[in-house]
Amino acid sequence: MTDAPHTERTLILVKPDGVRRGLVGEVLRRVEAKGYTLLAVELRTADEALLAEHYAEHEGKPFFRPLVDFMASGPVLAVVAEGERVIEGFRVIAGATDPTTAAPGSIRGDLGRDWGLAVTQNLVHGSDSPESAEREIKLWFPGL
Ligand code: RTP
Ligand code: MG
Repeated sequence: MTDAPHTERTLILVKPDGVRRGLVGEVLRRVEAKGYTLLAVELRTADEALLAEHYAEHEGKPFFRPLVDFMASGPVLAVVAEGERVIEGFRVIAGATDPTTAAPGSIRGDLGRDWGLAVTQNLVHGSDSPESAEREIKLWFPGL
């Protein structure tokens, strides 16, 4: 049913803190348990050009440089997941940006915290709109 009108794709990243802490399986488990389908999964260390493009909307903000440096600091797991309203659904699974106040039950709320570092390390990324998802999937998985 990949052609159903409400079926969407989203880009999920398990950020370097999530990979370092061995939470890749936990994140994928939650995505699959919710009933979404994994279309692509790849562990890779992203270069600065890709990350600057990925976070282009944040260019000029004080956290931009620390964010890119953090995201380049180790491998990330890039995932494309598919399902009805998966973009919104994964953002709910992920929880609010600040892991200290993210709701319990969410990935960030259950597994994240503030480490007092220069950038918010919050374990995962998820596309925030259909336009972002399309742009980000092209960026990370040009062949998909
Ligand atoms: P993401 O894009 O990673 O899914 O997270 P998000 O939508 O919840 O947050 P967004 O506003 O897009 O910010 C992107 C990432 O930048 C880091 N950040 N740090 N004030 C800060 O220190 C700050 N604000 C944002 C976080 O890693 C956030 O996920
Ligand atoms: Mg965002």
